[in-house]
Amino acid sequence: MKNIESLFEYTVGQFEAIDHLLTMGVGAHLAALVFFILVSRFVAPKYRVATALSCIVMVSAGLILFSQATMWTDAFAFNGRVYEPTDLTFSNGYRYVNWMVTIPCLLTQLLIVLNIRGAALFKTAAALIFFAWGMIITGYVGQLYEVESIDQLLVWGAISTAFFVAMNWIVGTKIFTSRKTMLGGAGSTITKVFWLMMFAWTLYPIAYLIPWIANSAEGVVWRQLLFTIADISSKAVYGLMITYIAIKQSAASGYIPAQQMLNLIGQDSV
Ligand code: RET
Repeated sequence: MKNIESLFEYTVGQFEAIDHLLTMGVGAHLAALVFFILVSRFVAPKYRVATALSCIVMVSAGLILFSQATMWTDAFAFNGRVYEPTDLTFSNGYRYVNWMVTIPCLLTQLLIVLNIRGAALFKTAAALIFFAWGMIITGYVGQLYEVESIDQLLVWGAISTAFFVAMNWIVGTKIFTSRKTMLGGAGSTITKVFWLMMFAWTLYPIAYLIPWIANSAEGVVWRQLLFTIADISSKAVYGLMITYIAIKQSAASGYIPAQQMLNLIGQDSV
């Protein structure tokens, strides 16, 4: 089952744009990984798992993007005029499988900075992961049909969206009810995290619908651009905000290294 990427020829500019986007994605996640490792000592032990989860996400995303970039260059060959498909087909399907790992990590780190602990943490994480996996598996099946049947793509996409809405409903209620328990003025930052998530996560279903919206080489460039923006914002930028919230709350609960860090960047703890 092919993705539409393997149906077209690409101009040098289109081919290179995609290669550069994927490679930039690798670089962004590796750089963010180093940052998370370095700043984790400013995060109090009770929040440090949130930053550790960002490290896992960075490694996982960095590797998948590296393999996407390699697959892209292997799947097309220059014929002196344009890049045309080779026997090796390019697939976005690997991304979906990777989300089975990264999305549970992203959701769990959110619950940790929301101060949800113990049985509630386990229960909420389990519900979120259930909906996330439902969303990913049905979306994975749908994208297998994108070349042969737009109807199938849309039907599976609709089922997947139902899981997505249920998951977002839990995320939204948890953020807006737990916000009050947050220390050090982190409540306003978590609201920004919510809107970042709504923006970044919605880019993925748009990328999924590209075969329906723009079934062409240009559409493919748009799709990879959407994926790159979504990846960097939903994982690296999101992780930075989560770690910032973790440091703020660490400082407010008396963790000295966190207070020193905030003083250094001129954000004294309250
Ligand atoms: C699919 C299928 C079509 C319908 C919907 C989808 C949602 C995908 C999302 C993916 C998020 C991925 C993240 C990855 C981080 O590593 C599966 C494309 C709604 C929301 C955050």
